[in-house]
Amino acid sequence: MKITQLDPFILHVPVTRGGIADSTHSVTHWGMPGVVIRTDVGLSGFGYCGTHAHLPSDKLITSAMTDLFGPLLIGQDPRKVRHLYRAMDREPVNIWIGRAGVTQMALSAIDIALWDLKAKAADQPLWQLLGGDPEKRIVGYNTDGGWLNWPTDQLVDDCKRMIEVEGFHAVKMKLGKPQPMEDLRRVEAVRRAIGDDARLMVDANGKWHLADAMQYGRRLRDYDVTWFEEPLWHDDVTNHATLAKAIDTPIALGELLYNVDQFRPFIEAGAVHYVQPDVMRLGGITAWLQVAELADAHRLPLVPHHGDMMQAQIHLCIAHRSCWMLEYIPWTLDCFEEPARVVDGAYTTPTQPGAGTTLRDDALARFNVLT
Ligand code: 0YR
Ligand code: MG
Repeated sequence: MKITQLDPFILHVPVTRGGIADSTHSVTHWGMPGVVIRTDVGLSGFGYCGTHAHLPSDKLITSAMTDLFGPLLIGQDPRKVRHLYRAMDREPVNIWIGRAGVTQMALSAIDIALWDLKAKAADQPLWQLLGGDPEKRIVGYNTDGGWLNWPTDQLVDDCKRMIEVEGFHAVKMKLGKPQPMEDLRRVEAVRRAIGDDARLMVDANGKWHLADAMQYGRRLRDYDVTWFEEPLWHDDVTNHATLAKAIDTPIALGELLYNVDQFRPFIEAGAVHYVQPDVMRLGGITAWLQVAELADAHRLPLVPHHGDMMQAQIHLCIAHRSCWMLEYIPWTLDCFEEPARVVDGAYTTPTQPGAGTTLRDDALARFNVLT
């Protein structure tokens, strides 16, 4: 089997109720810059990353896919994905201008498409190719009601509905109001509404500084918060390590880290308790498995960020022993042939061959903005 062609796309898909916000981002559409990798045997692999639908930067990502990495792939057998990953990662231009940001997200999308092809060629869902157990229960936790721009009554209603009506056992809400006391009042209101048994997580998306995080983060214990996510600036190992020792609530982070070398110091410093890689940012499935092994070697649970909209990562969570929970945000379910599904609080096991990333034809027709 040989790669013959790379066809880029950029989907912009509307989010819930016209727009959501966390402490850093206001988002109206979820962006999926991606690529269809075609082969001479008729199989196609689908890969993409996730953005806040900023078209000029989405185009930089697709151009890195086709112009930087594409020439290394044409004529190659996609089933050699680990070998091809290394060739792309070590490509001199990538070493010089890449290894993070735009180029790493392009590499992630390509790696996902290659694994999709490898699993399709094996006629197996990716979790099976990787040795996973279809009976394994991966808990879905829902973030799509916890937004910072929701007034408190809407936040409370949404979190209650997700638990009581939709069957989730866990929800996450955003922090980052101008006054931390307002955040704590919102956490208290949600905890009161969802009862003691449901898990509640909070996420500051890197907004707080260490002083507030120590003073107010300590009080999250009163609401039995499972983890405090990205409390501090994304790259700050030292302050996260200080915070982790100062408060009782465990720390989660990793959604903005680009490779295993960025995870290692956090893990070694004891600065993270829940490791949160995102397959669409840190170099695809090949690199995700590397981070999963690192976390597992330190006996830390892996709870991936939702950035590929769960499609490939549900396969990886089923396959890897360090995972038991995966974020859930349902914005792009209409786009996929086999969309991720949560029933009674847990994901169903995908059945189609591949990595779960195959797009429906009408998704390309409706949402592609790349001309
Ligand atoms: C909006 N999940 C997150 C949303 C999410 C963001 O930017 O995608 O809040 O990525 O932090 O844990
Ligand atoms: Mg987050």
